[in-house]
Amino acid sequence: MRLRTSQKIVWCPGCGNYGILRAFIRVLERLGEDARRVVVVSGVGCHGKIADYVGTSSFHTIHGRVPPVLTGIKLANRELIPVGFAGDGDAYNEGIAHLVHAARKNTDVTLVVHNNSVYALTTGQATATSPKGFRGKSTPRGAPEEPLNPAALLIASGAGFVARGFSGNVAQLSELILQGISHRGFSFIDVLQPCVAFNNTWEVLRERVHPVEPGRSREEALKLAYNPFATGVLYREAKPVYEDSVVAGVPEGTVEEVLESLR
Ligand SMILES: Cc1ncc(C[n+]2csc(CCOP(=O)(O)OP(=O)(O)O)c2C)c(N)n1
Ligand code: SF4
Ligand SMILES: [Mg+2]
Repeated sequence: MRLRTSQKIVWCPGCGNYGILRAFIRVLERLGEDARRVVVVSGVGCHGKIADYVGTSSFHTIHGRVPPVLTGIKLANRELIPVGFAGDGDAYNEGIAHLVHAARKNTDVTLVVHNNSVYALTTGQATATSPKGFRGKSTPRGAPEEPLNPAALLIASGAGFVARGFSGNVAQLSELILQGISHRGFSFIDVLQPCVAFNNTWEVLRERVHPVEPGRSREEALKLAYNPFATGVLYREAKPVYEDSVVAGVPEGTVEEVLESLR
């Protein structure tokens, strides 16, 4: 199986997307024969081109809809390994409702978000993760809103695997994606990705990102998530997956058991 297609890469020289592509190619190499079972789903934006560059089966879906397509693929064929690539505008603005419900559902799929904190393909508008004061096409006087914290949102939404990577650390990122694929359930990896054209964060990220050990509880993981430069697996929890529950049904619980499951 050819892991890279012959498509010419059209990302700007120096774009953080190259590191994400390299990390994923390493993952496919490490999966060996199992790479044949991988289906890539990508959203709309610069990140979405990744589907053209990898040799797996792939589906380039519409803006914001990567999570439901991943879920549908897994429900249709449980032998497949669905891996999604979304942008921050894609996942945290346009498709945020889908993201929250995918975490809550806990289908066995993996989602990698190329988080460059900007709508890059449409040339530099502020997204949900742009810092307050960000100056771009849609916010010439500075973005007035506080940014969203995706890792904290996903931990609170019930995701069983929440990680943060940096596109400048390919070795760590490939490990995080591989661990996400190995985790049974919805696995979420937010990747800090510089966009050299509209939000060049290489310097600050190179200086400040650092690895951390996973939190032992949701509370500990949330504290890690609120450190925007902490990278690694932030939270991991084994939970029943959606596709099993759909097939087998869900046992009825007592009120106490239901409340305990919500803690
Ligand atoms: C439903 C819909 N809304 C808006 C657009 C226009 N659009 C195309 S790409 C894009 C920006 C994508 O930004 P992001 O998801 O952050 O990806 P990036 O380009 O930064 O990788 C937008 C708004 C669209 N194609 N479809
Ligand atoms: S516009 Fe930004 S995200 Fe898009 S290819 Fe260029 S550097 Fe990368
Ligand atoms: Mg973006």
